[in-house]
Amino acid sequence: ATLTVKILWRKKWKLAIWWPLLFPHFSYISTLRNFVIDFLFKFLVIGNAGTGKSCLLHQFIEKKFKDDSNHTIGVEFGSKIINVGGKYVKLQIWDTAGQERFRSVTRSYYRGAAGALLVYDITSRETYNALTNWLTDARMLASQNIVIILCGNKKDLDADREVTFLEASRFAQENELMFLETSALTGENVEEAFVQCARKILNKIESGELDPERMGSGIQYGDAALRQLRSPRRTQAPNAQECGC
Ligand SMILES: Nc1nc2c(ncn2[C@@H]2O[C@H](COP(=O)(O)OP(=O)(O)O)[C@@H](O)[C@H]2O)c(=O)[nH]1
Ligand SMILES: [Mg+2]
Repeated sequence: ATLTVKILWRKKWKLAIWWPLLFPHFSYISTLRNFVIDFLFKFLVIGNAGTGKSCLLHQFIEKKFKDDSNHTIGVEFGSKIINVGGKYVKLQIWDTAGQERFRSVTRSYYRGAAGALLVYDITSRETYNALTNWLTDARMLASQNIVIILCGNKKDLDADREVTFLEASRFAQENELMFLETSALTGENVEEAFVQCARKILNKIESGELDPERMGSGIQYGDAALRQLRSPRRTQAPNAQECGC
């Protein structure tokens, strides 16, 4: 019996060695993904500690609720490709990873962000009252054209609500923010928050209000967009021949 275990063990090692050689295409998947991306946006998640920022990020990326037993080091970063009106956008999302607990969210965290989720907890007026401070910081330290969506999180705890939908939507309107109530627990409106924010940025790029090539815009062209930018020169050539002049 020990002999068969030993043989199996050896075979397992052999498989581990040969596997990448047998299936080399796995390593190309990420390259292929980049091939289809139109834009890359840097996103932030800001708001008081305990409002559910890390859970929102986890729900968006993993599509599941990050329960408290999962006490690994705070995820500081996540990325996901979404399709917005036929365009593939890679969101590169930064989480404060606990910096906000010490009121020490750094300048470099804000630098060059295209979009942000500003999160408060609907069951805590204190977190809602802190929104003005967060907004001032974001407008001062991030890109001037940063697109912000206000997220009233923990929508599932409606019985303990301290901030009404109406009150928050008025605040959003006054401060030119988009607004949604979300639940990182049930997943309600989580994807929508990120997608709506990305859609607004795309609209601004299309209308010329935002210039992706400006330094610190938080926007980069993906391979697909770069191909489109280069293609007009190629399409002009046949026209010139048709014209015959
Ligand atoms: N009921 C409920 N609890 C939530 C929700 N989002 C986060 N929480 C809880 O709120 C606490 C703080 O969440 P966390 O993501 O660590 O907040 P952060 O400090 O803003 O990153 C945790 O105990 C979460 O389980 C939600 O949508 N609903
Ligand atoms: Mg956190």
